[in-house]
Amino acid sequence: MISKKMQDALNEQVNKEFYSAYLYLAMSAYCNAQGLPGFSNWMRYQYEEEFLHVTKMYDYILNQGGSVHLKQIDEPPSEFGTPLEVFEATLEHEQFVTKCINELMGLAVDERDFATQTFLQWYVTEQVEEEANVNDILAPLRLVGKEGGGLMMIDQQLAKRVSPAPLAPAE
Ligand code: OFO
Repeated sequence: MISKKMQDALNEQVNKEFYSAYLYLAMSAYCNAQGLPGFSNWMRYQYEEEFLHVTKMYDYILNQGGSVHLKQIDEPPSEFGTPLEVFEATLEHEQFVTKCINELMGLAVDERDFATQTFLQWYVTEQVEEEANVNDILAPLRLVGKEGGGLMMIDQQLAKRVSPAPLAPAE
């Protein structure tokens, strides 16, 4: 079982993961409208990935006998600037999510909630990967700036991203 305080904190994080999905879907639509199908594709799969983060946490709350409370999701922006600015905003958002996950882990440690610490370790590792993936895209984007040929090459690379493997419901 989990404490009421931990249940509420996990429900808050479910809402943030939904917002992440919403944000990346908005970015996908924006990139599509900018004539960048590869960028749009990458963001579309990032959106799917966020739903996996939602589902995994939702299952954990239920499996621990907690109550799921789905809250209103904030509206994301619809304009994001240049492709470089899109990914800078992505990195900033992922760094924010990392901070939130670390705070959740801190709560689990304070409560000596070992099951939730083990559960959250997956998210700690996932955030390292998410930030690294975004940094790997930002590096060439900073090099090419607004140069058309270079941007098109990055767009072609991002078009290769495929759907994340679905998560099985937690046992
Ligand atoms: Fe992008 O990691 Fe969840 O929010």
